[in-house]
Amino acid sequence: MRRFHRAATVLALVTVLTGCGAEAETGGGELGTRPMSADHAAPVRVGLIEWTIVTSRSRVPAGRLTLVVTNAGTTVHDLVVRDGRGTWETPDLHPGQQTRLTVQAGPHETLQLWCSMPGHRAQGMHTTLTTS
Ligand SMILES: [Cu+2]
Repeated sequence: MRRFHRAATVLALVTVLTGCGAEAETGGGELGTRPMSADHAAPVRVGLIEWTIVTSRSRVPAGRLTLVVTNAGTTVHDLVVRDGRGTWETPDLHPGQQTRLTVQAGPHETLQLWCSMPGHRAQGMHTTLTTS
């Protein structure tokens, strides 16, 4: 039972993170060979689920950054992002809801991402993004 639940969770996250499949398929080249300008424009997908936060990338360019945040879980979650320049927060997201969050990231920073619902961060809903 536990194994089945885990498989379903992973599948949900894969769906969230590949929601815009055309992005990855254009050009047919490998991810590492795409031009930098394409990476700058691409939003980072963030999946919220009990009890983790998954991002489509772990390294991002400095500057204005758009996060596409999806609650892929079964309860209310939100996302808080903090770096040296400020703190940004989404509204509460019900299961299945998606929103965009635009943040300003300085170079060579580690952005802290977490869910601010009581107890969720402690249960594992936190991650980081590193800027180049
Ligand atoms: Cu949460």
